[in-house]
Amino acid sequence: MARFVNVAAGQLGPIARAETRTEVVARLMALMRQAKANGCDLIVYPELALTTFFPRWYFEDQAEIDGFFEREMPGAETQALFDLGREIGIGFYLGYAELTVEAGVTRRFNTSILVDKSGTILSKYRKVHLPGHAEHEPWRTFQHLEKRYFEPGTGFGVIDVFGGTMGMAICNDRRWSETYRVMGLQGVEMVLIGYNTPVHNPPAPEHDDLSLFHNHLVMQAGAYQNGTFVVGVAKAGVEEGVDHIGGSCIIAPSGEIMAACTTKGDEIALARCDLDLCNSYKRTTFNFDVHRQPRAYGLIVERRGVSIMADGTPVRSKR
Ligand code: CDV
Repeated sequence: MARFVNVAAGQLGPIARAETRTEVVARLMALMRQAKANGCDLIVYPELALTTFFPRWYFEDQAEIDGFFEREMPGAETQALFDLGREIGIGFYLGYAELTVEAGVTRRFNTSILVDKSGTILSKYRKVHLPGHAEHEPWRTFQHLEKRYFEPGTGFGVIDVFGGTMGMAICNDRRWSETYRVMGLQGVEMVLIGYNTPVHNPPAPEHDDLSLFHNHLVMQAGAYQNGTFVVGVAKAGVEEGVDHIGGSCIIAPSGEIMAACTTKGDEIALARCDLDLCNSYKRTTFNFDVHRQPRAYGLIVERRGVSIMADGTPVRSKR
């Protein structure tokens, strides 16, 4: 029997700093209703979907920073989203800033959760690849202080739900082939990714015109090379003066874009995903058991970057 997941990319337009959680949740609920009216099982929301993208600012007051974080999930303002999902029978994937106290230590993560149709949180993922910088860099037109405000998560799990094997990643994770392959090696069939990507990259403005191209390039490659669907969802548009790419889309295991948003505002894109399409790739070109050569890949986990010797040349691997 074919295994279909009807999925919606639930793209958000900008969220103003003054917008309340309750106002944002109302927008998420409107998208959720549209997705359900179109027969969806699951709606995927962006990274840090409850507030403006606050790492663009340098704050000294920890209390001000913590105002962007959730201490419980669901909390008073997000409960309505869980209730609606349960009432109409649709799952969701949601990104938010998580503040947790573990053994008396306060920890902060860039987190996402996967919630089933009964409103139960099935899985939590904490962003592994935190981009940007940890110190204030006033030369930038805007900051990207994820390395200051969050600690990295520890890995990429997958979970069997919605009739298939689902994986989660967040924004910058999508640029790293390791992200998809670690989940590919666990048989992932649909990778859910939310993102906030400014058009302008202060350290490399020469990339600005390519930001939408790179967005699709990495997700399409990740899908094809691992025989999986990928759902990439933006918080798009001009948010507090910073323009963010849209380009939300649903990608087939062939690497083809099946559906895409066309605006930079609140919008859904829909696709009916036959998870068995993954098999055509997982059993042939990307049959890992038959074709991968892990003995040749040691450097990937032995090293973080290019190691440079005293004479300035890179350390090469032994053949
Ligand atoms: N939120 C992100 O992780 N954004 C990064 C930007 C800074 C490049 C991204 O990879 O899209």
